[in-house]
Amino acid sequence: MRLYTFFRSSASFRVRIALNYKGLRYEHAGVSLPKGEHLEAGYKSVNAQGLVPALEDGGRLLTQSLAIIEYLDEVHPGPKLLPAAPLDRAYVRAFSQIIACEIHPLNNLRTRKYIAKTYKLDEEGVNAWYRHWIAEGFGMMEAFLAQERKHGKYCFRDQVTMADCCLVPQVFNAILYKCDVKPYPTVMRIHEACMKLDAFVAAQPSKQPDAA
Ligand SMILES: N[C@@H](CCC(=O)N[C@@H](CS)C(=O)NCC(=O)O)C(=O)O
Repeated sequence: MRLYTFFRSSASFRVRIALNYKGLRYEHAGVSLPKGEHLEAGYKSVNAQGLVPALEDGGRLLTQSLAIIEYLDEVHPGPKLLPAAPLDRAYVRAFSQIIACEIHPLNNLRTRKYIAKTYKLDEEGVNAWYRHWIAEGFGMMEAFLAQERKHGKYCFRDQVTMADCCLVPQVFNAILYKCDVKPYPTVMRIHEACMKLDAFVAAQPSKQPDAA
């Protein structure tokens, strides 16, 4: 398998965790977002969406991190990242989508670039936008965990799932942007539990070959 990835991309980080946790080896193909490599013709001929991650498996290309993780879980061996029961699977998908749909698109590189240019925001203005959506989204995560009462050591009981693959990269981003994470004790406790596992540690940005 070959993973098109950028060390600081949280969507790529989700897939790196899943690959590591399932014990799947892959070749690293770095795509630099600051250099705009994701928008160049060479990469667009791989992934026409111009986004990372993308995963090549057996000559087929897969895109969109949650779809990639579910595919890996369905066709490859290793510990399961989605629970067996439909209601539990829906719970894990819902938590994952709080991050992938309610937070990440609002804080993505192209969104930040667009608001900076269109509304003439300086760096502090863009960071305030970023922190606003982190606070809203982390509030949703914390409330969801409290309401569902299905969490344990990890988001779903004591089983590592796709939800944890999403939670940890989003916490890394929140810390990078100096967001206040104190109001989210359950999220942070799960983050700390995950970061005791080799699969998460090896997937973090600073351990990637393309880390600056
Ligand atoms: N929903 C997509 C998001 C992919 C995505 O937006 N990746 C970011 C990096 S984390 C990216 O390529 N951004 C490029 C840009 O915004 O121009 C997924 O889950 O894979």
